[in-house]
Amino acid sequence: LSTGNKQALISLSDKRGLAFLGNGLQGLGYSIISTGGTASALEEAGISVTKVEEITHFPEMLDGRVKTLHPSIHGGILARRDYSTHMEALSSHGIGTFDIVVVNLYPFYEKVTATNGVAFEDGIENIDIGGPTLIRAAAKNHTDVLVVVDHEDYPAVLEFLQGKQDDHDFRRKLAWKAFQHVASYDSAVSEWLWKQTADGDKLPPSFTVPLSLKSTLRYGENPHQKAAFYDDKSISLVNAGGIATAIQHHGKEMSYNNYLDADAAWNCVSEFKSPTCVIVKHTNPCGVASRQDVLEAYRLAVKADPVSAFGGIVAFNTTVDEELAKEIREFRSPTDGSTRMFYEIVVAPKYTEKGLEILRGKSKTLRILEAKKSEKGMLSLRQVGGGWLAQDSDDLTPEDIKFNVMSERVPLEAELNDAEFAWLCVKHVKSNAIVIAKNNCMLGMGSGQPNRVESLRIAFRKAGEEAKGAALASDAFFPFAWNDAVEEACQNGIGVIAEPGGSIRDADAVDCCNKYGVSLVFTNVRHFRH
Ligand code: 93A
Repeated sequence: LSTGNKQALISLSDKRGLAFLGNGLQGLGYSIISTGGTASALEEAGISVTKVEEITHFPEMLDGRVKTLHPSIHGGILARRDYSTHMEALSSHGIGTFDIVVVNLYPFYEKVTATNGVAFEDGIENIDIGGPTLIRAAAKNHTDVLVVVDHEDYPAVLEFLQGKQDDHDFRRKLAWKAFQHVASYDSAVSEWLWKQTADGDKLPPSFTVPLSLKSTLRYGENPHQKAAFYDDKSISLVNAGGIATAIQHHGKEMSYNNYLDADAAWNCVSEFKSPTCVIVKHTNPCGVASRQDVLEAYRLAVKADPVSAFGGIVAFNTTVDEELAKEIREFRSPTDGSTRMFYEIVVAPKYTEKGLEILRGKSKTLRILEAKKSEKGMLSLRQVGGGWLAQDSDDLTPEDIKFNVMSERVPLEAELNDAEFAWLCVKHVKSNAIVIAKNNCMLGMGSGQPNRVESLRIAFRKAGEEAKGAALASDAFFPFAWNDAVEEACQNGIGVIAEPGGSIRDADAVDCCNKYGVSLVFTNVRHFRH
């Protein structure tokens, strides 16, 4: 092959769009050179192709580990076309140049990371070496070699090749994408390898989190802040569910704050087993209720705090059917009885067709999201100035913990149930968090106060008279009891208090509850949410 020929190198594991690309390139007069499987697929599609071995004069070796790693291939990619010494070297060795390199890598995500417990040897064999080398070489020399890693780019690439004018920006963007592709691949391999080490159950010494743009947002938390939403392409997060993978069926585009609030609502509602409605405002649940009849749960969740619920995010853990959708559409604010409730977002695992249709009719803007439950054991990352904090997500359930009775009074079964419910809610409220609940319904909550007594007072003010005999959950222990939060709760007529315990004044809390005949349970687990 002479250097005068236009040549394309194609080596693909994911062969989607290959025939389209091959035909297009052939039509434009390109000779196509391919590795074994890709060459067979091209031949089957009736496209003429030269095998890599015919160029390297070497067979694919070592069970395919060495296919394209050869100067006849890499020389043709890496040579600078504007250096006569490079071009002379190619011609003296009879090496032709490549104008376009199309590669995607061994499916490491799908075959290794997403499959639990793949044998170590199989994992290793799925690490692509020649592919990333081709991609990196072509991306480095992108001024003269077009590098393509995404089958969705094939149409644009063919159009580009037909065009008369060269577009350096297009080449650069492809090269940028190529390095992204390799970087995210390598991070998957390294994450998997870390897990194979003796310390694999700990968080690794460093991370590369491959993020890819999901959408550019109109603005951030405030209109003067630029913002975008990125999918986490870490392989362990494939099929992980959560708000990033939710489908939007209707409504205005999601905003930065919408994502935060929808995430909070979805994570909270996903905690409950029976049909539940959670309403979130500014990332805090302001209404939570579980009922066999989800319509009833919805009404109760609104009633918990109708003022806050207005303009909030409503989440369900059950299918939204016609009846529920009608209730969401029609339900009037219990505060004035005339205004229909208005929401930013509805999020649920499923909608019936009729349910969707009715919600679509509620308003043009209402965002309707269908989400999958997040997997347990996910990594949670938060940024601080100059660094990142990483931790496991806080996904303990009531089954994982024990409610130890500390008081003389033993809580009734119904009270224990209320305590569990309040505990599940309080996990999702910003610290200092206090939740008062009864009969599977949140009656009041206090959040985000730097002073626990203040959070408690806010919760009681919301719960009002209904707080009598209810359960109170606190995300962390009470540092003081007498003349403080515990005594105030007792005086307000609470039935049972659930808190982690662990304060040096735990005995005061016990004595205080005994004095007032209130039940006290320790969970031994704290749920700060800072
Ligand atoms: O085993 S490799 O690391 N050694 C190589 O030299 C090599 N060259 C291309 N893997 C290599 N490839 C990969 O083969 C490509 O990245 C592509 O994913 C795959 C295509 O193989 P086939 O055309 O035989 O299906």
